[in-house]
Amino acid sequence: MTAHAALKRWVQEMAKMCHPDTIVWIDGTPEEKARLEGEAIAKGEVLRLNQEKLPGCIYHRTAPNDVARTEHLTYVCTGRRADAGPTNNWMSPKEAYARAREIFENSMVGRTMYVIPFSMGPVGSEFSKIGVELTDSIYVVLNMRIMTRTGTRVLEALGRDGAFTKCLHSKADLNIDRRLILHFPGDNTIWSVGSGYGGNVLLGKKCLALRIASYLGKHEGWMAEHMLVMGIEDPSGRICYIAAAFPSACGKTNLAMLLPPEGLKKKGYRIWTVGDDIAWMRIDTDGSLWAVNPETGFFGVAPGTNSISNKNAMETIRKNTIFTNVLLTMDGTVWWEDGDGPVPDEGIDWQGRPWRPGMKDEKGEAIKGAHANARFTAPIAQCPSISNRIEQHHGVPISAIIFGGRRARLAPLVYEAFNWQHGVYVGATMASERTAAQYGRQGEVRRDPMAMLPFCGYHMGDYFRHWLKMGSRMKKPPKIFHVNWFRQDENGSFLWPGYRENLRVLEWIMDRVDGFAEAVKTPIGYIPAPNSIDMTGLDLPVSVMEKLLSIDRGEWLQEIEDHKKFFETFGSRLPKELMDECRAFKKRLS
Ligand code: GTP
Ligand code: SPV
Ligand code: MN
Repeated sequence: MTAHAALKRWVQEMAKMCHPDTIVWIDGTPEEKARLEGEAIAKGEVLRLNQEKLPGCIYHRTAPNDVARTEHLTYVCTGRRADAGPTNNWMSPKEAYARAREIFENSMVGRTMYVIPFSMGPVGSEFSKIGVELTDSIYVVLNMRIMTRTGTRVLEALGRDGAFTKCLHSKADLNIDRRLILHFPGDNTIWSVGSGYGGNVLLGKKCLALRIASYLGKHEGWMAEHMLVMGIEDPSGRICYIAAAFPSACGKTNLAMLLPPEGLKKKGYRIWTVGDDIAWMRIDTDGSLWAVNPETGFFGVAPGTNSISNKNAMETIRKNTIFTNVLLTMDGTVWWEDGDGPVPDEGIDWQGRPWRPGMKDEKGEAIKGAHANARFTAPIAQCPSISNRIEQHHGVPISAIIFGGRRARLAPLVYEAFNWQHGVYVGATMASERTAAQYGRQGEVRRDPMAMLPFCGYHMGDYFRHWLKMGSRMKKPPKIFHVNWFRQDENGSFLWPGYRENLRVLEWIMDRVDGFAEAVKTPIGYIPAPNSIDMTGLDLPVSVMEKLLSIDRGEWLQEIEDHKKFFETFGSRLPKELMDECRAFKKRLS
């Protein structure tokens, strides 16, 4: 156990409220994994998959009403409503604790409460944060063991009186009307109840490493961002690191472990994966921005992942992986839409019902074997492209920051911001179509600043100010870019092939960082000059490339009006610099 008196006291207090039958402290050993899996299988919480084909892999289904983050049930509980800002749901801490307490009360009767000490970032690093999650879900424990550094060594790092985030989770009765995901930045506390789905319950991830950490970062002078981090090794052997913020299910995992396309292979690029979802960044003694990935695993979208779209992910998930809400095949393996191999003749779908290809629902729509937000949880250490700097407490130096969203129209394939302040404007006005990673109307375009709309743990206006301030503190701030892999033609087909081919855009970005790729200055920023993107081996008509890079002034003028309206919601807490950017942009367009 631990010599940390406050930790022990808190565990006792929470146990008094939730009333578990037993309390088990997670030590992080391999023996523990075997034991927990055995228990979970015996209870029917998970299934063991075919161990010959998928060694160390297990299968889990969440409740059908619990398959994505529930943003409308997610709250930032600050003393004053104004401090949560207009983009967060708010509840007073008093009301939030009281409402949740009612649901937590006796929620663990007949269950075990697991105590998971975990570290976000290398154990013992000055820049890491420690959390302790109490949960009644073995599935959560097994996931946390992959996604974070857990166990005794974390308790040792915590010592007798170290600071930690208090994370409490109970599935309770999985009732969506009794589901709450509550953040108390002032108390360094997270309470989540009534869910068993990933981002709602793996409290180290979105809750701690983004919502609480963004708040801490603001106060301590660093940044917690919804970003992948990757290294691109050029033919000379130099590695340039970039961080990219795309909203949920918009391509971070895919980009983070990209393989060069055939046509560019002979150039000899190599990609090194640092992280696929979260970046913690700070200014180091050299005045540059350095990033670490606080996680140790991937919680990736399964559908669409196959050996052509993402070979490295397929290699990563061949063993020791948890599959959630995918199709279970008759031989104990897994499958999902647009996955590898032939479509199985039959299986059990994500809701546990018999499934055959071609089955239709009452509306005549195809019944999917896997939920669109089905996920795999796999150790980053199994990724063939893993960077050797994962355990480096300094992390990696960032040369470029990329923003991107899913926009069928408007945003070109790539453009570069004029400078940091303009880049912050580009990030702040990002928008994207809603995906299956969150509840709500799919496809609807919404503003998603820096891909942080659901994850910023404080007032978004203050967050923009923090970004501006970070830029002014850096000796050489990263260049900022915007990409859009999802522009469509009149028939709704993607204009850009995406996936591996995205390296062509990254190459242009790196060359811009080095100052030699040619660009054209436009009102929105710098776009690639004709022929400045290497298209060797990619048969894309010039006219399509022109469409991909085209800028419609009329549409952008309309867009600016929307930017302004969005900015106005932040009132006096919007940095004046962003309205200035808005005005300057309008002037450039007219
Ligand atoms: P979260 O884990 O929810 O944060 O998502 P993510 O940003 O890591 O997204 P991911 O890489 O898992 O991709 C989500 C979906 O986008 C998958 O269905 C991919 O197949 C698809 N996708 C990824 N990259 C591209 C691309 O370049 N072009 C197109 N058209 N689709 C892509
Ligand atoms: C996301 O939705 O951005 C994810 C998955 O990465 S979850 O952990 O569920 O939030
Ligand atoms: Mn994410």
